[in-house]
Amino acid sequence: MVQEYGLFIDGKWRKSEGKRFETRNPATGEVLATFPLATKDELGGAAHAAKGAFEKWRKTTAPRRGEILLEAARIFRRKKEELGRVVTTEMGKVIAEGRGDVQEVIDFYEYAAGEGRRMFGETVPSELPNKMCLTVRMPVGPVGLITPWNFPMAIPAWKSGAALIAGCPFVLKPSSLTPLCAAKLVEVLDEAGFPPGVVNLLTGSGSVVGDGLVAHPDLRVISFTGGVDTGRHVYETAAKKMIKVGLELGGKNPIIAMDDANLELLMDGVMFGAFGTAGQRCTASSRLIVHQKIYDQVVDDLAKRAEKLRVGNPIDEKTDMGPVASADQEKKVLEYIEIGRKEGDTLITGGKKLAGGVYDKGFFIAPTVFAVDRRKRLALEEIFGPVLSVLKAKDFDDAVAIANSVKYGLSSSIYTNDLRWAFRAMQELEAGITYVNAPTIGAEVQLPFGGVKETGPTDTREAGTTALDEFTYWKTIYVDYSGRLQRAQIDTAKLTGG
Ligand code: UN1
Repeated sequence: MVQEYGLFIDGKWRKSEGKRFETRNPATGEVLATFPLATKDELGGAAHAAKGAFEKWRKTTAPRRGEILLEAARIFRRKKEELGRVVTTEMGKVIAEGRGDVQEVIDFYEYAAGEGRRMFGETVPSELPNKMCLTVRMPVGPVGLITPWNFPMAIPAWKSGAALIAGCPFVLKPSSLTPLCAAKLVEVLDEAGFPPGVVNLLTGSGSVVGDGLVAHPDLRVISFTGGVDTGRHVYETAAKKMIKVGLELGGKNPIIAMDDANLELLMDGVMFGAFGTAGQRCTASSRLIVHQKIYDQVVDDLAKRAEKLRVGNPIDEKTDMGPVASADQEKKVLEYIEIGRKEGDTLITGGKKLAGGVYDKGFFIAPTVFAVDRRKRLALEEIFGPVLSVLKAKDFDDAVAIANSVKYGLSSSIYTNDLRWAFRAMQELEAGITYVNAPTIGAEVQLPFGGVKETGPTDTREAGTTALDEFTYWKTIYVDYSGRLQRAQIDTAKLTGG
């Protein structure tokens, strides 16, 4: 029996008037559950519920909001194995990473819960006597969260955890490839005890639900993670509505390998960074920029290492890399492999769809490495799959120039044992994140996560305390207890003799 889910609106799972769609295991083709394509009216209902819950939720103290969030973290902890398996069966990342996705939920909900007892503002001295000045965070209102399939629990948790602790009810619209993960997350939030209307889930199409959320007059922030084209559309629509947006868009993240790098360490990092999650992370190490002195050796090692990766069903503990997430993803990645061939890039290994046995049931692509010229499309465009582009650099400056030549700027990395290169890379790489002697993936929740250039035009950062910036505004408060009119700038001048 395939479970049929409804929509979660105003504290209840509800039947939908909309048509239904299936969610499938990308490794086996098995149908896991069905979900509704929410209608415009249902969207209106969810936004209305979130708006209705705002007054009460904002007045619930932040420590109390944190307690409920901590309870959600506890439930996640208890169900980690079960939910990790849901991530792996619905999205296709290997089981260790499926568990990691859930761990990231636990980590962030715990962290955000603690923020409920901090959420620091500032006190600032006044220029006038008997007057106090301070800043406090205020929740913006009900918000819309639009999330991708690659971290199907972690990203909804980053956004929902920050919104909830800030005091903002939300409507979540997950990717149609991973609605089950989102439904499981919402079930936990419901069990943890959030009041009706604070948590709402709508599944459905980008055109009805996604666009509908962005345009809805009651939603005061849209937080979106996904591709640049959709991000641009969200940005434009939100600008017309004059609301705040958080955008977390693509990446073409470089690892720079200097000639003094520890090659063993480098190779371990590249395999994890490029082929972890089958390359389907915004942070994936999709470019390896190698100093010319070690280039031939690195290319040699890469082929050997990539060919050793065990590709298969991600639920099997021994599998190193699972399938890509959908037929569309598979098509897109294979098209890029074709583009590489046509543009004359040198295929070092992989470059094909895997066939036979278990491979015939899912979307399996061989770990692929191309040697690429810096002006070619494979060197510049995000592929979002297990395809690594290797580029040759003359020296450090050339490597940084190549690294910075793309329109994205999420994550970046350098492998070197020379402090000078490490510190210069920290300064010169145009990216929201720089790693030294580690690949471009693996961000921790207590630090800001986000990018520059077309990755992050809104300059918002998820995770860390910066996550609150998306869902709060700063209020400045002046308390004058002098008992008389005091005029800033005017009486001040008298006092200081200015
Ligand atoms: C993403 O790919 O959008 O740093 C998020 C990482 C993960 C999060 C990635 N912790 O790779």
